[in-house]
Amino acid sequence: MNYTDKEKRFNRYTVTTALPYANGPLHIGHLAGVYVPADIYVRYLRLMGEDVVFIGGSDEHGVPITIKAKKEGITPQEVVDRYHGIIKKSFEDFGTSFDIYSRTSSDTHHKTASAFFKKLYEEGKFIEQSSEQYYDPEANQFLADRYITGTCPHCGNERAYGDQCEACGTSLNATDLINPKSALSGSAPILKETKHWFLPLEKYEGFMRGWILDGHKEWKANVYGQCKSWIDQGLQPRAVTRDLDWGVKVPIEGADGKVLYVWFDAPIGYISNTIELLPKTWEKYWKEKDSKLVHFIGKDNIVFHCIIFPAMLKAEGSFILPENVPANEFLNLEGDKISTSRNWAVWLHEYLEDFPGKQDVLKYVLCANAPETKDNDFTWKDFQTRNNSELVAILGNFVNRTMVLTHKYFEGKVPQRYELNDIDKSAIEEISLYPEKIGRSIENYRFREALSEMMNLARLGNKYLTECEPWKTFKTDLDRTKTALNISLQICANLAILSEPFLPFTAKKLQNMLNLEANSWTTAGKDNLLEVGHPINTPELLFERIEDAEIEAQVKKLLDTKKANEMENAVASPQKENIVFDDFAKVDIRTGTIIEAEKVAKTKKLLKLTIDTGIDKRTIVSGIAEYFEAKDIIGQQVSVLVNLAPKDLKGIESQGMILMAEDADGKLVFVSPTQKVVNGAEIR
Ligand code: B3M
Ligand code: ZN
Repeated sequence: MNYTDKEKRFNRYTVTTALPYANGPLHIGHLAGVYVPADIYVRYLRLMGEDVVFIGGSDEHGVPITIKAKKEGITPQEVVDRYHGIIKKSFEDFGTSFDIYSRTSSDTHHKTASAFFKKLYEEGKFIEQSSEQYYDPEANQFLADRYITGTCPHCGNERAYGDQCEACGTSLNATDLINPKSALSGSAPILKETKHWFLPLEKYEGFMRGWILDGHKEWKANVYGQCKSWIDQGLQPRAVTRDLDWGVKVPIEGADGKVLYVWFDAPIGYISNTIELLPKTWEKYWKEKDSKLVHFIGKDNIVFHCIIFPAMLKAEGSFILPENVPANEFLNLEGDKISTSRNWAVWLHEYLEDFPGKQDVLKYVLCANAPETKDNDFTWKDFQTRNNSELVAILGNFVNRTMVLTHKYFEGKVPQRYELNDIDKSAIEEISLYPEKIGRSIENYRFREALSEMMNLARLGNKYLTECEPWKTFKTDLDRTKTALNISLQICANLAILSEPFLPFTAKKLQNMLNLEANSWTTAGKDNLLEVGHPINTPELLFERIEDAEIEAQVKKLLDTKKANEMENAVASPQKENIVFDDFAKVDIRTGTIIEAEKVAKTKKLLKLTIDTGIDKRTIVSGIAEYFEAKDIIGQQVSVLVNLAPKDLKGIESQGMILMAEDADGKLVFVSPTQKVVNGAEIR
C-alpha cells in the first residue's frame, strides 16, 4: 500500500543511482545530491513491504580515467580498481543499502552493453558519420577532446581544452583551437578521417514531447525545465562511439580502436548490475509495465537520464522508461563549489576518521539541507548546530529522558496506562498521523520535508513529556505518571520505525534499547507498540554534542587547503628583463637579526627596526606593520640589502632594506636562511 501510488499501478520498484566515476573518492556532494535521498526512498519502500531492487555501481570508463592513469603511469584498470574499492567501502560505511554495487568494467556489463549496441545497430537505429578528428601520429591514436590543448580563440588562454576553455568557459570544438597540441606526445596533431555511430535523437523529439512534457508534468521543476529547454532547442544526433582503447569495444566490423561512448554504456550499467543481481528474474524489473523505474542523479546528469537513455531504451523497444528522475541540484561547501581537483571537499572516508560513528549525523544534515530545488551550502557551523540543537536536544533528549525515568520509576518496564486526559488524547491522535505525513513526502521525493515531519514527532514527544512532568507527578499521582511514560514510550517506539529511512544506525540502536522488533512502516502510528510490562533495555545516548574545537579544526583544514591551492595556482608575476652578472655583483645582501622593533607613529604600515647586520647595528624602516607585531619579530633572522643608499622615511633615516616574499594572498613573509647563520654572512 502506497499513500500516493493510490492506483497502485506498481508491484515492484527499480531504483538506480548515478554511477560515480571510479577516479576519485566520494564526498558530501555525492551523498547530498544522490545517495542520501535514494537510500531514504528505498528504505521506506522496503518498510512499506514493497518489492525493491536498489542498484548502484562504479562508472569505470571515460576519458578522465584514462587521463588519470596516464598522469600516474598506471593502467586505467588499476585506477578503477583502486577507487571502486574506496567508493564501495564508503557506501558500506554509510549504510547505503544497495542490493548490488557493481562496476562497468565487469564482464556482465561489457556483454550487456555490447549486445545492446549490436541490437540497435542491426536494427538500423544508428546513423554512421565520418568526420575529421585530431590524430596523434606519435602516440598513434585519435585524440579525445580532453587530450587536445591549445590557445582559446576567444580569450587567448593557452591551456584551453578541445571541448572547453576553462578560463572563459566557452565550449569549443577541437578544431577551433589555435596551435593545438596533443596532451599525449606534445606534438601537433593531424586531422584524420574517422567514422562514428550516432543516435539520431531528433527522431525521438515528438515522443519526448509527449512522454515528458505532456506525460510527466509532475517531475521536479528543475528536471522538467531542463528537459523542456533541451527539447525546445531541437534534439541533435548524439555520438555513441569514441576513438579510445579503454571502454566497451564496439562489437562490429570496421570499428577497431573504437569503444562505446561512456554515456552510452554507463546507463546500461544499471541493467547489467540488475542482471548480475537477479540473473533469472531481472527482466521483471526492467520490462514489466507494473515496475516503477526511478533514477536518482545530480542535475548535471538530467539530459542523459531523461532524454538520451530513454531514447536508447525506446529504440531498443522492450524496456520500461523512468517514472521519475528526482534530480537534486548541487551542494556547495563553505560558500565555494565542491571541487575534486582543488581538494575542496569533505571526503567521506576522512569524515569517518574525524567523526567515527557519526554517519547518521552527516546524513541528517545533508538531508535537512539538501539542494532539492536549488544549490545549497554546507557549513561546519550548521553541521554542529543541527547536531547539537536538533539531534541531541530534541530527538536524543526526549528518548533519553523517557527511558531513564522508566528505569528510575518502573524498573525499566512499560507502565500501565490509566484514564486519558485531553493532552494524552491529542498526543495519541497526532502519533497516528505521522506515518502518512512522512510517507507522502518521501513518495513525492520531498525528503527535507519528510525529515522535518519525523523530527516533529520527536518535538511532540518532548512537548508532551514536559507538559506531563512525570518527575513531579511521581510523588503525587502515580497513575498520571504511568500514563505519561507509557505514551512517551509509544512515541519512542514510533520514532524507532519512522526514523529508519533517514537515520538507520540510530533507528537500530533505538530499537535495541526499546527491545523492539520493528520492520514495517504500517505498524507505526499506533499507541500500543510496546505492551504494558514490556522490558526495555538500558538507554545509551543516541547522539553526543559536537564542540567548537572539532568544528574549528575542520574549518582550518579547509582553509589550509584553500591556501595550498592558492600557492599552487598563484600565477607568479612575469620575470623582469635579464641582467648580466656584473649588475648582480653590485648588490650586497647579508644575513642580519632584528634586535629592536617599534611602530612608526602615525603610520599603518611602517616598523622601525634595529638590525644587527654583522657589519654594524643600523636602523631600517620596513613596510611590514600590517603583517607583524613588533614584539613578535625580535630575534628574527632576515636577509638585508645593506648597500642600498640611505633614505629618509617619515623623518627616520633608513639604511638598507629587509627582503620579503609576497605570498599568493599578498601577505609578506621574511626571506631568511633555513638555519641560523652568523650575522653578516654574504648572500649571493
Ligand atoms: N559517471 C557521474 C557524473 O557525471 C556519471 C554518472 C553515470 S550514471 C549512468 O558525475
Ligand atoms: Zn577562453
